[in-house]
Amino acid sequence: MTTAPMDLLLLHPPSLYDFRKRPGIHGPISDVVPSTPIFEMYPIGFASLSEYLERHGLNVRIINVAMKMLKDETFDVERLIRKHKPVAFGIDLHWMAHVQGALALAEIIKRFHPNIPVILGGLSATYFHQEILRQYPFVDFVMRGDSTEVPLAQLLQIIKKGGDPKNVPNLTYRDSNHEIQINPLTHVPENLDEITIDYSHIMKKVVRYIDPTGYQPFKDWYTYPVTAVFTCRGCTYACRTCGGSAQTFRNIANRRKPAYRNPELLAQDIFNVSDHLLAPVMIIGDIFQPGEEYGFTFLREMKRKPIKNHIAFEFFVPPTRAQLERIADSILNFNIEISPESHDEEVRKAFGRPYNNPSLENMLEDAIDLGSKRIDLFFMTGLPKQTYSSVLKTVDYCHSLLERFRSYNKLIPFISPLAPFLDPGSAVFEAPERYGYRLLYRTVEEHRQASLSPSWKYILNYETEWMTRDEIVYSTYEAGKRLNRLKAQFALIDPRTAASVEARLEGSVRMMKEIDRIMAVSDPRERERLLGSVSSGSDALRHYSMSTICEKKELEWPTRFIRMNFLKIFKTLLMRRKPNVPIPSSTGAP
Ligand code: B12
Ligand code: SF4
Repeated sequence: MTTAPMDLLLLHPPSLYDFRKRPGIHGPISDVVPSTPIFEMYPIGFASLSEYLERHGLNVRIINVAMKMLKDETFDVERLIRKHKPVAFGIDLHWMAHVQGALALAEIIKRFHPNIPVILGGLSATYFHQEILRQYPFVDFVMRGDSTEVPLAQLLQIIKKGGDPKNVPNLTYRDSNHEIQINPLTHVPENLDEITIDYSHIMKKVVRYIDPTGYQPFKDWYTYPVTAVFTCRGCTYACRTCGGSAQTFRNIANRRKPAYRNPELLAQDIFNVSDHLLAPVMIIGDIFQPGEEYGFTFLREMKRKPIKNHIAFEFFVPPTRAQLERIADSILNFNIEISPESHDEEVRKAFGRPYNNPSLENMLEDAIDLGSKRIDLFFMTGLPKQTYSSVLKTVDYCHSLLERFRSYNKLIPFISPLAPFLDPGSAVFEAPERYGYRLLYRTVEEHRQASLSPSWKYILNYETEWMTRDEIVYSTYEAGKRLNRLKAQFALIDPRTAASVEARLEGSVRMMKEIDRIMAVSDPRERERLLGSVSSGSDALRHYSMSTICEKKELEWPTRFIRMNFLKIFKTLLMRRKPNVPIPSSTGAP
């Protein structure tokens, strides 16, 4: 492995640093995303940061520490950190779920390298920037905002050459008097045309560092190399529990409107992926969010070069038939995902999704009629106005949909909990009582401590007027069990898969109850002893936290048997690097 001098080493932490040792039931918190509950997927922004910084002459490496720990029980994180001496370390605290792991890595870095700066970034770090610098001396900088490519390049130059970071936008730091300084958050680009999620850049880095695991986005990626392209940063919607809503982005990232990627560049991003990978491509962000014209321009561009990759569209509201027709006319293999959250229109409205069941069902009918290869429906537990019985009625609703569209056989419903945390900065997090929520942890430290709890019930940072934490947890398992049976009944999964999910689910519920019993033991030492005897960290992860309400494979969109174009990948790897571009000193204004 090469140890060439490095300007920035970006590390992605596991959610819980000690997950291999500490027994704990993380729960079905990641069953409907590609990651395990360790949330090993690094922010897609690592890819754009790396590409941008390298294009501007800085040397960057990404190491997915979470992935390395997951893959190798004996992987020594301290050794890894000790041997690298970059100009600066960067750690993402994008998802709050990583709070314990991110701070643990920062602490280790400072122990071995007291003079190397540690930079945190991401949405959660942005929200908690002041508290992080006040509480944790092992963090030197927090780079705020949703677009940090430019200010991070400027900061790295200052760290390298010496100087005062007072003019670096979006930065919070301690000055030489140990006072916290908060620079204005003024770097808020209006579009995403200058940044790139370039998978060939990542491929080259994998080869340069001979490190496939360090760059691997999630556990099964090499067998299922799904990729994502981004339409935007920010959102126009106001879903109440979402830490990525219009309101949250305005409050924490100074973003008044979303930044969109030019639709033609978006199509080009997909072509670039499809040149190398034959697996599905997910388009993040509803293509009709910026207006119909944006979506149609993108589709026109896609039509010019038909590709066979399955393309997955996510919709925030059901698209019209005319919009679906344009998709069907432009994309050979299209798939759809939409999140009605609940069958109950009142719950859905309270959550912030502005559509009713007839419009959802009309969309399903149209999409099926127009040849959508697959449609995923996502429901959630822990919503405003949602009771235990309402959660179960959502499964009844799924039953009625599966019955109605039985012959289609590719309508796949999922249900999962709003967990582990209610998003910091979301409307509900800011004013819980107003929305019928009770927030149990508010500070970074409270969340960090909660992450060490023995089961996800104790990690959850909220309960609602309509459900206690117990009810949120056990309604999720009950709904998961019923939905799993329904999927078997409608032949969406085979009987063996259904049986293994149900067995894991039953085992998890038993273990959750056992932990509840232990938590009621009043002597803390005895409690710790009993918890220690429950099961080992890795066993608990494997048996009680993964695929316990649905099987991970159920998430996979159709793909071809051969998923990579090895010849093209090889050619790309041989391509020469482009000359460096100077780092701009002026910044975009909001
Ligand atoms: C796409 C998406 C996903 C994708 C992941 C794509 C990816 N790899 O990044 C999927 C579907 C897999 C996903 C999963 C999850 N997500 Co999500 N996701 C989103 C969504 C819709 C868009 C994200 C986005 O726009 N990113 C673009 C920008 C903002 O981020 P970025 O480019 O990656 O990074 C930039 C900055 O954040 C910053 N940055 C990030 N890291 C670092 C590090 C350093 C050192 C620096 C300097 C800067 C920096 O600079 C980057 C480049 O400029 C948002 C909602 C929204 N509207 O934002 C939710 C959102 C981010 N997700 C959220 C959550 C809760 C999750 C899950 C925990 C849900 C769950 N229980 O399963 C998981 C975690 C998965 C994991 N890590 O393994 C919350 C986070 C709230 C919070 N503060 O904790 C959000 C805000 C809303 C939501 N509820 O969905 N998600
Ligand atoms: S959950 Fe709602 S507010 Fe959040 S990103 Fe999706 S559509 Fe936007």
